[in-house]
Amino acid sequence: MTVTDDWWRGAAIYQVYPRSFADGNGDGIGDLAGVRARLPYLAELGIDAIWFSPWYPSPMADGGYDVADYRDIDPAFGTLADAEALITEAHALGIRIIIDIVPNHCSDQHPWFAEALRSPSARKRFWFREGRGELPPNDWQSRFGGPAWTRVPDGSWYLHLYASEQPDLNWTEPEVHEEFEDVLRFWFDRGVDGFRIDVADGLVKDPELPDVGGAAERLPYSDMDGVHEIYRAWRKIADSYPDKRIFVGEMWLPDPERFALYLRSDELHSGFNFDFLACPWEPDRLRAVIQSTVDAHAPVGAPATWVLSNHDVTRHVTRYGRSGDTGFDFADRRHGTPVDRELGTRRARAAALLTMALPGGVYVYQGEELGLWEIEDLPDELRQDPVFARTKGSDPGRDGCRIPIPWSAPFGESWLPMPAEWAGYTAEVQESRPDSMLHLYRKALALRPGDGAMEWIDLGPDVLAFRREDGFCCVVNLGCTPISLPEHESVLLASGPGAVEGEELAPDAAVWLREASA
Ligand code: TEU
Ligand code: CA
Repeated sequence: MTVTDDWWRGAAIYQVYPRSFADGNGDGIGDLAGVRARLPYLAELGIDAIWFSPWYPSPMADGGYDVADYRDIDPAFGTLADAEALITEAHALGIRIIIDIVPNHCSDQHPWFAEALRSPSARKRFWFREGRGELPPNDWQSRFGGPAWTRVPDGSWYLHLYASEQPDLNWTEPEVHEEFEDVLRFWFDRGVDGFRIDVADGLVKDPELPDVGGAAERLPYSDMDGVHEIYRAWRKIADSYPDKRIFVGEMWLPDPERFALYLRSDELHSGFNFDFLACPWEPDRLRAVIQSTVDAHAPVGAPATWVLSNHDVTRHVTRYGRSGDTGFDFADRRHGTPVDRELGTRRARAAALLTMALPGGVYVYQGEELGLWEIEDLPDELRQDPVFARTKGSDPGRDGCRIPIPWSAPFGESWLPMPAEWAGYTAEVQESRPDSMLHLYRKALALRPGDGAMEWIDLGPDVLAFRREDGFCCVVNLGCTPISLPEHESVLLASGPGAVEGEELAPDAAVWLREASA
C-alpha cells in the first residue's frame, strides 16, 4: 500500500482501552508494555490500525477522558519513549496508530484549570458564569447525571457536560484552538496516523448558554460554521504531513442527516455510526439503519463506519442475548435483564459477519473477538465509572464493558476483577480451538471486502442479504426458521458450527458466499 492510499476508507480499526488491554508489569493495570507485547496478536488478527482510548496523564476521574497533560503518557501506562517505541513497532507490523483527543474538556488537574481557580482573570478558557441566586447559571444537566455546573469557593460556577472533574473548554477562545493545533502536531511528529475526536459535536456551544429544558443530550449546537472552522484547520495540519493522517469524530447525534453535516472531505474524514450499534437485532430496523447510513454518507463522500461495541456501551453478546429489547440506550441500559448468552453469542457471530461485510470502515472493541460479555454483577464498591456515583446508582455505568482482557488463566489481580468463567475464554484457549470467536474474527478480517458499493438481495423480510464487488455476498438470517441459500459457487465463511447445513442457513446465523459467475 502506498502512502497516498486512502487506507482509512475501508480500514478495520481495533479499539484499545489501555487500562484494560494488557498488563505488562503485573500491577493490575494495563500499560503500553502490555500492548507492545501483544502487537503480534493484533497483527495476526488482521487489523489495519489501533485506536487508543486516552493514554495521557490523568487523575482517572473518567477513565482517562479527564486529561491533565495532552503531551505525555500516564505513568501507570508508561512513558513517552514507550509510546514512541510502540508506534514504531506497530508501523513495522503494518498497523497504524490512532489516538484519542479530548478537546471538549480537560481535567480539573490540568494547569489551565488550576490557574483559573487561582485567578478569575484566567477563566476565559473555560465557561465560568455567575449563578442565578443560589441556582446554577442555566438548566443544563451533565451527561453523567446531576447538574452540568459546579460552584467554586468564590461563588462562580463552571460548566461541565460530563463529570465535575472535566471542565468544558471554551472554543470561542483563540488560545484553545492554538493549544490543540499544537497538540496535534506534537503527536503527528511522533508518527501518529490519526485522531479519534471525543465528543466531536460538542465543542462549539451557543455562547448565550440558553436553558434547554434540562435535556443534556439536546444542547443547541447550531453554529456549524464554527465547527467546520475547527476541523478544517485540523485537517490542514494533517495534510501538511507526507502520509495520510485522519480524523474520526465521535458524535451521538439524533439522525444520520445531522451526522453527515459534520463530515466533509476536507474536514472530518469519518465519524462513528452509533445508530447501527444502538439498533436492536431485528431485520427491518437493521435494514433501515444500514440504508440510511449509506444514504447519508454518499453525498459527502465519506465512508460509513460500523461499530458493535465500545468502552461506553453494554457488550453486544449481552445485548443480543436479552429477552425483549436487544437495542442499546444510554437512558436505560436495561442492566440485569435476563440474558441467554448462547443466543447472544450466536447473534454476535452473525453480527460480526454482517458488520464486516458492509462497505466502509469497521471498529472492533477489545475483547469482542473473544466473545466477551458484559459483567453486570460487579459489586457496587468496585465500580469506578463516575456515571454510577453521579446517578446515585440508578445507572450502573460502564465498568462492565471495561473488565481486563483474559489473555491466559489463572488471572492475577486487576483494577477490575475478572470473572473466573473467563478462564474458558482466554486468547490462549481460543487459539487452540478452530471454532472459536477468535478464529472467526481472524478469518472474517482476512476476507472482508472493505469499502465500495452494496446492493440488496431480497430473500424475504427476515433476511438481510446483499452483494458486494466480485460476487461476494453476505446473507444473515434473523428469522426463527432455516432459509434456503441463494445460488452460489462456494461458501467463503459461515458464522459458526451448524450455521450452514446443506443449502440452508440456520436462524441467527450468517454466511459469506461467492456467487456463481454469470
Ligand atoms: O463519550 C461521549 C458520550 O456522550 C457518551 O458516549 C457517554 O459515554 C455517555 O453519555 C455516558 O452516559 C465520550 C467517551 O467515549 C466517554 O468514554 C467519555 O466518558 C466522554 O466522552 C467524556 O469524555
Ligand atoms: Ca501495568
